[in-house]
Amino acid sequence: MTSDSPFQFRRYMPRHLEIVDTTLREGSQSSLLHDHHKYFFSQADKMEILRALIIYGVKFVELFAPMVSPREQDDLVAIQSVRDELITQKGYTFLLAHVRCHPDDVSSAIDAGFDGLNFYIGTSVHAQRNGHGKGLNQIIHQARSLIEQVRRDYPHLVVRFSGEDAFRTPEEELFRVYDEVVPLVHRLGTPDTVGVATPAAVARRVKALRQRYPQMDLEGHFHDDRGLALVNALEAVKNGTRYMQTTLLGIGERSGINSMTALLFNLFIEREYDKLEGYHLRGSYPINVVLASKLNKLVQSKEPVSLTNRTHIAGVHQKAVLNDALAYEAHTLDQFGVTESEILLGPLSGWNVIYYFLKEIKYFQVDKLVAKEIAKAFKERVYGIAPDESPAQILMDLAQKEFGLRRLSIPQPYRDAVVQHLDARPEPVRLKDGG
Ligand code: HCA
Ligand code: CU
Repeated sequence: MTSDSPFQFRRYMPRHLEIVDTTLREGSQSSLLHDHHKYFFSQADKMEILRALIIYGVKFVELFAPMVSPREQDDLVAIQSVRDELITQKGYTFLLAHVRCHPDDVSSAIDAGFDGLNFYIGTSVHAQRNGHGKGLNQIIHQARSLIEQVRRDYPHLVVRFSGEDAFRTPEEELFRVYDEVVPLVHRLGTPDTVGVATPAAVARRVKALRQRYPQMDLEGHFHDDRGLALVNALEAVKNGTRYMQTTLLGIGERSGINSMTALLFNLFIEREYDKLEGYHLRGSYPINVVLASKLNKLVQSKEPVSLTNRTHIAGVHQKAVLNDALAYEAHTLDQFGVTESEILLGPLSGWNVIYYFLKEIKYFQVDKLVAKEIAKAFKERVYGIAPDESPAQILMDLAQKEFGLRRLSIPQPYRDAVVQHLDARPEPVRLKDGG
């Protein structure tokens, strides 16, 4: 095993909330990939997703251990290069390998140059009986001896330990295991692997863990089998869980886990502003669009940071919203990027965002291939940007003058009647007092 990562975890001061994005690990286990005839993310997809996450402000990203397949191993090199390119602009992003308590997983991750290891082993009775088949004493022995060795030989690595299926593991059994590993790790995970937890159970569990291990950072991971993942994640954060695993659009095994932007949006509404430090919230809708386009689908209507959340169909609603959006929109989504001005175009914009900008906001007739060509030309052009020019203007010029794209012309009366405005919202027509 080799280790040459110059970055010591201890040098990074964690924020009040650290998102641990697992779109490329848990998210890759989503059946949505299969439903859309896309059986895995391509290397280019992974690079673009990682770039978007880093620009968004995510500092911890979980990936499969390279053991999983030779392809994962190759992709990791490309992913690391994206991370390295962005260090001077965005600081360091920790790449964490999801590893079983197994020496092969661990050595493959260390050899590949990961910054940390997210260990997991099933602790529930189901895992003990039907999964790995080991009892608690064996689980403890296996986890402890391996983690001890890693800590001794690779002290720069960030180490997390999770009892898989923690919410179906009786508290005293979980404590027995955690008591043994706590001195060796930086974080303890509490995954709700099969989505059985309720918000009350989450609050109880997080409080109990905090009381027992007051020095230890906790990490959450909530599956959505009951549709409670978001509220469980919120509850965990409010009770002091500092690290929260999320995916874009909440994709993951079965019903998935909690979505990153849904969680941050709720924390914003609840004025938990200190937890939002360093996240580029205005990039929320664009980053959701990036992932949706990888899955060949729209940002789903159940995602709060979606355009559908700004769409009004019933005539009564439309009329009211035209008068005052507050009538049927309790929360503004502008800060979460559902407006034209919040698409922050620049040298780091991927073709997806450019495609979205040209097609959805500027009404160009453009397909993905052409958008990719324009993105390439844009990247060359944008570095020479003049102080009085905007990236949007460069894109418009490219689209119109060099690529000769045509814009759909929608007659003004129809445009005014559309309530699903992505571009600047028209001034609301205010009714006179009493009118
Ligand atoms: C898995 C299970 C897992 C692990 C979570 C964790 C879960 O797919 O391997 O390591 O904290 O839900 O328990 O995703
Ligand atoms: Cu999971």
